[in-house]
Amino acid sequence: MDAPELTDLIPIPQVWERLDRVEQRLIEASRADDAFLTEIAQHGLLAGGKRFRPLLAQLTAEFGANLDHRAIDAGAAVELIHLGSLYHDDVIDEATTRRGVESVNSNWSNTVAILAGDFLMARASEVAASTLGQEAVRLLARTYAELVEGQTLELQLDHDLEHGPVEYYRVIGGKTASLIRTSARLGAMATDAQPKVVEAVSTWAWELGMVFQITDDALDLVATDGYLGKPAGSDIGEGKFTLPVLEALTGPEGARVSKLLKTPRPYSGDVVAEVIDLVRAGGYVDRALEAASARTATAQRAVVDLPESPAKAALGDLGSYLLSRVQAARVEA
Ligand code: GRG
Repeated sequence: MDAPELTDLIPIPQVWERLDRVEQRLIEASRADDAFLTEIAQHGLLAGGKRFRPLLAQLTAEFGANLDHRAIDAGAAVELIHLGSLYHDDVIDEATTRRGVESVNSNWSNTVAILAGDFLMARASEVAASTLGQEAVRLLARTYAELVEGQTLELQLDHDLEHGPVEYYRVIGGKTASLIRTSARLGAMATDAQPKVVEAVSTWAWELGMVFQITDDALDLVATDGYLGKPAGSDIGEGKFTLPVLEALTGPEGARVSKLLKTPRPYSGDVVAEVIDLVRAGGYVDRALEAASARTATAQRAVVDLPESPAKAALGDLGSYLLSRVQAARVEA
């Protein structure tokens, strides 16, 4: 079963046209006086990425009455924050690749990646301050803080076998759902959507952001190495115990999973493979996907009162799209 294409789920030509304009704005905003800094700042941009956050901003921009360049700036600002955080994340994780190419920290150095990440963050604030206004700048600053809070909590929970879903949800809320919510909120704000609409799309996007990360984490446990572009179970290897693993720790196979995860690090391939087998066989990936599915229903309820439109229909389809990505990539499929 193939996941549907996003272009089919959002058959709204002006959304895609604006996304092209966001691309130009990103190139413009990531330019520095210094050619070296420009090269580094644009390295991750030119490498690709799904542009999911600016796409959400263009989609929710459809709900306001005044569609102008501010929607483009909203999309550019959230992608700049996202990319800056990816640069920093790759330093923290000592990653060697990002978006299919060598990561900035690996190709140049940690120092360069931190500086360029800071530069991208600063440009996001500049873009927002120049056209979107004080509320947008405050929202982005708060989101930036939430990203750092989520990431810091995740660091503290590395290899921790005592925490459970509550802490997991706090981590993914901070590191993923917060910026996805802000992307949708900023898109609607940038076109002067009604406050009730801004709130509705924000709630929808929060739930969608949680689904985004839950499904991403599930993929690490069920997708083929080819699909992932890295070995399955790499989260376990890094000591990041995601929802299915945390649930398995409290189930009948908990003692065995715990024993495996207490073995000396780095874990052997056999240890990771057995944990994955236990988690899959215990039905914990399916349970996580059920939790994600319940969240897509909550997201839907948040926007039920919005007037019918192609944009509203697309909001309805995006949750199912995220879930279908996992089904399409499952090894067992
Ligand atoms: C200084 C703002 C700041 C942050 C430092 C490093 C950090 C704190 C936060 C990391 C946040 C982070 C990397 C969260 C993961 C979010 C995530 C789901 C990334 C992958 O997003 P995709 O799949 O990637 O949309 P592409 O490449 O397609 O854009």
